[in-house]
Amino acid sequence: MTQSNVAKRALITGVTGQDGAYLARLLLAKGYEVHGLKRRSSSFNTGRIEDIYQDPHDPDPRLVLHYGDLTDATNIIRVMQDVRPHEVYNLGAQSHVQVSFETPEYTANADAMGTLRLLEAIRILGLQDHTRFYQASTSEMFGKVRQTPQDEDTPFHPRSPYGVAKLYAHWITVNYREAYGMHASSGILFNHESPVRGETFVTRKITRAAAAIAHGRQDTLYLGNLDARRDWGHAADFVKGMWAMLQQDVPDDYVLATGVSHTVREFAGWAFADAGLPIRFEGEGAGEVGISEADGRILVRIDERYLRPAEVETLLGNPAKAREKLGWEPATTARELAREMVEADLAALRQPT
Ligand code: NDP
Ligand code: GDR
Repeated sequence: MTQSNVAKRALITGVTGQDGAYLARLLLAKGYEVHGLKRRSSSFNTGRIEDIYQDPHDPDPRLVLHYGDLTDATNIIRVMQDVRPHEVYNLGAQSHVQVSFETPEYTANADAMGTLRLLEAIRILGLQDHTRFYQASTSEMFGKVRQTPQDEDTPFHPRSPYGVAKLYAHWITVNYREAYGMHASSGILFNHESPVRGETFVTRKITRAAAAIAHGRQDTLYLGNLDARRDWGHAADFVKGMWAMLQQDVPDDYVLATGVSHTVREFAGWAFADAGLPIRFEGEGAGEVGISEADGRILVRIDERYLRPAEVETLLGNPAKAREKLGWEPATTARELAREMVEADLAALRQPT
């Protein structure tokens, strides 16, 4: 096999998560040999990649999973040494904003220090001229927004332990690029969702509940801040942008977003309509409810436990740089995304258990 025919090797941390699953599929389709870091868990955590995960006894596996954890430097160095990846995508993280208020130290360890451990592993092993690095930065770094829409030059003001940890990870990635000439890029990604979105993020929580209520398996959905605005896109579109960043000659940082934002209330209205249960919202504050247009049942209520100690009220991204430099375009609107997610959750409930 000539050098040019040798498959590129990619290492994905967080391969078992939403984005990891979409990115692994994309890279396999492009002919990569994909290696993923998988945490030890007491139950299976590979549900999202089951269909692409081959028997480990396959003599020529294209997707190889390695046990590992971003909090363990020895393990990161060993996996990096074994794989010697051409591209590293650091998607692993304690990614839930509200949970980060409960587990701030762990979140910092995994999300901030974990990123440093990966960058150091590349440097210690002398791979800085061989390995390109992608960091999963986030619109949560903008936090308390002072400029709308947000782009690569908007000042940061994170509002959660998660946002703060991700800001460290973002700047350490910039620093390793500047200090050691590493091909290290950050994607500052706005919210992106899919039918395999984690069940406790608001979109999936809503679409699962709308489907379950439509099937008579749940009575009420409890939510927090209905006024929060988010710029929601589709994970399948966003992983294409991640890959495109690492194909550039020069590393850089890019915002990926749709450029349109909606409230949680709007998203809930779409999802219930798509599940065949149109609702209208009435009342104010903690007393606001979502009422079935058909029979007046209260299907959505507020539970204050879902309010955050500090909230990011509104996010709206400007993806002009990614559009111009990467040729990246989001293909799916939030409205289409809601429909796809509800349909998938309804279909799952129709499966025999
Ligand atoms: P998920 O929560 O779906 O996936 C997170 C992944 O990280 C899972 O594979 C999880 O493993 C793994 N993980 C968690 N902690 C550790 C650890 N200590 N060591 C190794 N792996 C760990 O997140 P998404 O796929 O939605 O997001 C991917 C990345 O992008 C994250 O870094 C997130 O913070 C960031 N991001 C996400 C956005 C979004 O809207 N989705 C927007 C902007 C940034 P397990 O399956 O075992 O839990
Ligand atoms: P976010 O996503 O915090 O933006 O982080 P999430 O879906 O958790 O919240 C979005 C907004 O909805 C409001 N909200 C609720 N949120 C949850 N989870 N549960 C509820 O019941 C609820 N009710 C209202 C929240 O207050 C918030 O304003 C996601 C994660 O994927 C991060 O990893 C990523 O970095 C950012 O998106 C960009």
